[in-house]
Amino acid sequence: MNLQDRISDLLQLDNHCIEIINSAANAAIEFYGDYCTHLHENTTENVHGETQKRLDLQADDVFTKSFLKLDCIGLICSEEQDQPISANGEYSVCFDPLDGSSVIEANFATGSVFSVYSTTSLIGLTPRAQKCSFYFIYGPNLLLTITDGVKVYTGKFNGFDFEFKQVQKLTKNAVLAPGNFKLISNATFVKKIQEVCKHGLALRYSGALVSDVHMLFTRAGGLFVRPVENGKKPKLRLLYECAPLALITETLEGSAKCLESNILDLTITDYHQTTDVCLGKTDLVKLWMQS
Ligand code: FDP
Ligand code: ZN
Repeated sequence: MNLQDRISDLLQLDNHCIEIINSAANAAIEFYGDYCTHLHENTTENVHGETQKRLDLQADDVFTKSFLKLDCIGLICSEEQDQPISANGEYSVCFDPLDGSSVIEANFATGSVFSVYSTTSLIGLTPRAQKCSFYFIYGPNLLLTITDGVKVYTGKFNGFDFEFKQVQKLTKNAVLAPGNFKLISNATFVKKIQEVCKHGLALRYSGALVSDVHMLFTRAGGLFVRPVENGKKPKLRLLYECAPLALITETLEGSAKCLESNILDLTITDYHQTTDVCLGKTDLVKLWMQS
């Protein structure tokens, strides 16, 4: 059975969403195949002032080209592009082509994160309007995790197919992944970490958001936080990183919050909008936000 048929058996998604996931999967297989052979030297800078590595641009190019071939695509928003690319279809795809590129040299797992909307007017909407979200992880295996907002499936690529299994709800106090650890000088941050660790969580942080959050999903629970320093701009991107991962988290009966609201209830005001984030098992998120 091909990937499109399998996804339509497992999840309640319309044909356009399935077409978009299938197209991204073919691009990810191509990208993963080339991954090790590309040089990683620095090239240019993106709109967030971050250095774009050769692999960031390669991933952006492979996915963008694959989406441009689809009639349903009307807007392609990438973390690596200053402006979205418009096309003639009705669907938008927002993505982080290569999340965690700063840990490539250490040979840690990186990934690509995607979010799909059935409109091209994203500004003024909330990410709750996502039709589906999914991500790939490039590690010892190529993984694809998908949600339709009802269930979550994750699958390893065996060279021919993705072997999917359903992801379990977030019920365990497994791991804590604290981003922006330099805030350790901040007493509130330290207190929060101590409070959460009293509940038996082990520290696991690689520095690649998608892999760190996937760790919570594979271990059925825990907490990922990426707080913001006073007076500084938050780092993580709403459309390309936090919104797609928040949809998966909420589908697993977890919570994804920022200081203002649920991540999925934030109003989209800018394609490159950023936010603080605290996501994972609901009671742990509550504890973090309150302590
Ligand atoms: P990177 O800069 O390597 O792209 O996407 C931003 C990100 O990585 C996330 O993957 C990661 O969680 C975070 O930045 C790491 O930065 P902090 O340790 O400062 O949170
Ligand atoms: Zn990223």
